[in-house]
Amino acid sequence: MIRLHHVAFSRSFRVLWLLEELGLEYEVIHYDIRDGSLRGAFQELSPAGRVPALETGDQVLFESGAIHEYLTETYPRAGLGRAAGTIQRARFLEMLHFAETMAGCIEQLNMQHVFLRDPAQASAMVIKLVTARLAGTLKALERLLEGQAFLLADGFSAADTMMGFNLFAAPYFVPLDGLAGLLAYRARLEARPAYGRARARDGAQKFYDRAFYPVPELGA
Ligand SMILES: N[C@@H](CCC(=O)N[C@@H](CS)C(=O)NCC(=O)O)C(=O)O
Repeated sequence: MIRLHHVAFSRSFRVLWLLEELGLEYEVIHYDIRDGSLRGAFQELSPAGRVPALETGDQVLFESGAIHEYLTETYPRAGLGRAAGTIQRARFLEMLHFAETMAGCIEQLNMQHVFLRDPAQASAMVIKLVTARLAGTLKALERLLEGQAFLLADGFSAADTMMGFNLFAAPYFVPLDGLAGLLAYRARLEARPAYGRARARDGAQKFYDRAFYPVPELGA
C-alpha cells in the first residue's frame, strides 16, 4: 500500500509524478493548504504540517527529496536515481537539493504575494531581493542544462521530477521568456506520459489568482 498526502500544485506533485514514472499503484489523499487540515492529526504523519507525506506499508516519510531517494533506492530497476557511488548519483543528489534552494525562493514569494492575510504587510524590498535570487537559480539551471536534455547528462531521472515542479511555479514570479533552454526542458518534461497522468490526478491549483505577480514599486 502506498498513500500520498497531497496538495494540488504543491511540492507533493513531485512525488505524485515520480510514482507515475515508476508505474506504481497508489492512493492520493487531497488537502487544502488553507483550511487547517495540515495541522493537528496530520502532523503525526508530517511533523511540520507540510506535504508531501508518503505512507508505504507501516512507515511514513516526509520531505520530497528524502522520498525521491527512498523510492529510487527501493525500485532500483527503473534506474531513476542511478547507482550508488557513481558520479551520476552524486549529481542526482546535488540536483535534489538544488531543487529545494530554488523552491525556498518560490515559497518566500508565495508567502509575500499570496498567503499573507493582510497584503499591506508584504515587503517590496524582500520581494525584490527574493525575486532576484529566484531569477539567479533559474539562470544557473539554464547553464547547467546546456548541451543536455535532462538534469543528468545520461538522460531522464528522478532529479527531473524533483526540479520539474519548480518550473511550473517559478513563472508566476520570474518570466522564463529569455530562458529558451529552460522552456525547451520544461516542454520535454510536459511531453512525458507519466507527467500527463500525474497532472490528471493532481487537482485544481487554488493559490494563484493571476498569471504573474510583479515586483511592487519600492516604497509602495
Ligand atoms: N522541504 C519540504 C517542503 C515541504 C513544504 O513546505 N510543502 C508545502 C507545500 S509546497 C506545504 O506543505 N506547506 C504547508 C504550510 O506551510 O503550512 C519538501 O520538499 O517536502
